[in-house]
Amino acid sequence: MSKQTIRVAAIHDLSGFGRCSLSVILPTLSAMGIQACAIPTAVLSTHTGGLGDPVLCDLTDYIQPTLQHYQSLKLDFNCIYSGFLGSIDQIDHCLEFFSAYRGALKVVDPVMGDHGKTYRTYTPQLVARMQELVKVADVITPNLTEAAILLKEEYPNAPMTVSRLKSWLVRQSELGPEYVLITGVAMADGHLSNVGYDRNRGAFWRVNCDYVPVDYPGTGDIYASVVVGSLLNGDSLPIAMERATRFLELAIKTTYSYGTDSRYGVMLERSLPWLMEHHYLKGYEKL
Ligand code: PXL
Repeated sequence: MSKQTIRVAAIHDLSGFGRCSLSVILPTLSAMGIQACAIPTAVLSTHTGGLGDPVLCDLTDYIQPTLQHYQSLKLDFNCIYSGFLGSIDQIDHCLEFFSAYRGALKVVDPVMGDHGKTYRTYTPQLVARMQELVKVADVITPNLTEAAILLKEEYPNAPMTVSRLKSWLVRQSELGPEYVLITGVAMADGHLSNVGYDRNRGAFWRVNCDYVPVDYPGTGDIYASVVVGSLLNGDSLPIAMERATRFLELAIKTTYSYGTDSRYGVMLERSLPWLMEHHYLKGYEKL
């Protein structure tokens, strides 16, 4: 592949309204200079977070022939990046993508739930299969709910101590991934932090975030996408975590200032230019 092009296969759903999944992943990666090739697993009229019953068109049967087509074209990818998946077959097709592109960075955002609850589309079988996908990943980006699901732990209702969090990060990395990033952790010292672990270096990192009292859909997708773009552009893990955190802070605070309906997601369009600018980042800390 030409050095000028960094190419990602993004295997996620496309929710037309509500600013999540491919609707935010593609513009985020493009703004970072990364070519994102969408492999939609389903098309939905909206996300599933409180906007009624979305119209859903399942595209499970689209994934495998698409892989074959790309292989016949000898297309190469620097990264395979999966997210919200709707069926066991979709997870199997992601595994096929991962094994077809062994040299690619394998990123799994194990989208399964939030705020201590599993999304209603996630059956126990699907959760079990997601564990298999996580095993082959190089990088995973669960939120605290998803981290608890992956470790078969209760969702922590109390703030996390550093030692407990480190043990969660290490245990997830023992499942397979070299980099484990957990978002949205309420820490015992009062901070809300995004944390990460680099198994090869044995290094733990945290980036503290400003707290805003509203939740927006799609923020996990944006976080993982900025991390993907950042790592592919050569950033270190703590800098990638900080870039993603600072960008989300900007998008969330911009949106909060307008008081828009939280179900409509963050005002990505107003924030994207930040990703195209150069920033010196030095606000990460060792955990
Ligand atoms: O942002 C995660 C996500 C992706 N896709 C769909 C969703 C959600 C979260 O609610 O509903 C369809």
